Amino acid sequence: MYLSGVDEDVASVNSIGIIRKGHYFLKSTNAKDPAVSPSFSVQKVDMGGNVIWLFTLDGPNHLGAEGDMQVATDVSDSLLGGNIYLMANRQSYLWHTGDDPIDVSFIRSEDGGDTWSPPLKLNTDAASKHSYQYFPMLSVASNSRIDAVWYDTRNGSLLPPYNMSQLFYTYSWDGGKSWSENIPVTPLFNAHTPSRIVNDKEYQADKIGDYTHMLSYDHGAHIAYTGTYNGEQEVYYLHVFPDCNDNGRSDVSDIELEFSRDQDNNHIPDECGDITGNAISIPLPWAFLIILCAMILRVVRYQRGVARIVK
Ligand SMILES: [Ca+2]
Ligand SMILES: [Ca+2]
Ligand SMILES: [Ca+2]
Repeated sequence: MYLSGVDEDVASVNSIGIIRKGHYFLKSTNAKDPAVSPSFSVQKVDMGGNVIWLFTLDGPNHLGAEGDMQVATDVSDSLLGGNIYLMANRQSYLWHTGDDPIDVSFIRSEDGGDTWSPPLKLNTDAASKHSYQYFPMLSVASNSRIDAVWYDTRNGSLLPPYNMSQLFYTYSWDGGKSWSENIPVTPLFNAHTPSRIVNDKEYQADKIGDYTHMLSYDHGAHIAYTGTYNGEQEVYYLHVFPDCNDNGRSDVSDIELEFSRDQDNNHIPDECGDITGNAISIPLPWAFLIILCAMILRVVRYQRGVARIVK
């Protein structure tokens, strides 16, 4: 049994929150035995930054975010089976007032939790946007795809208060080594809703529920989350799925139904190429040759057009 969490002891205080003493991974090999009282090994892990309890009124989740650490395991028989994954929100170790307040990051263990990969930041927006990434959700499908979802303020006003949030999604087919581009999957909503009146003064909601949940299956993932689209906090259902060819259908179905080819067996429709959104660089001589061919083709087409007109 694997658990994840944080040490609540206070390490320090800064202008937007309280820094706790760290992210932790716990493991029990006897919890499955009803005859014994379970014991756990406890290990501090590096998520690339500090645990922070946000108390700033300018953040999207006043009095929240500190314990949001997710653990997920690949229980398949594939080559990735047995891998353990952790995702958490964290603030940079060297944070100063005015820096990007909080991001979501990911680490991977391939040896039962003995050792962990270096932390990888999953949100790819510019730090200069000062956006809040919070409420991480992480789960693994039976075909070894990792799904990661979180709340994100990057498309809000980009000015305090950072109250407008939406959910973003990314997925990985190679055990978390590479990830799709960040994909917005809901409209924006106000995380400070509902406001309350105390002594004729209006206050924002203390917090929006931390209790999101995601469950992956082969074709996608089911999510329950809190949104405020009707001016109050309500629970919503969301279905996300990998769709690099943007046809509104899970890429898993595209390949199964042979609408898309997957000759390299990486689960990604071949027409998508690089799903990370990185530009594919073309060596200069080839780029020059392609441009030259395009120019010749245009001249030939033009000449044919002229010839037809003359006739
Ligand atoms: Ca951020
Ligand atoms: Ca698709
Ligand atoms: Ca492919």
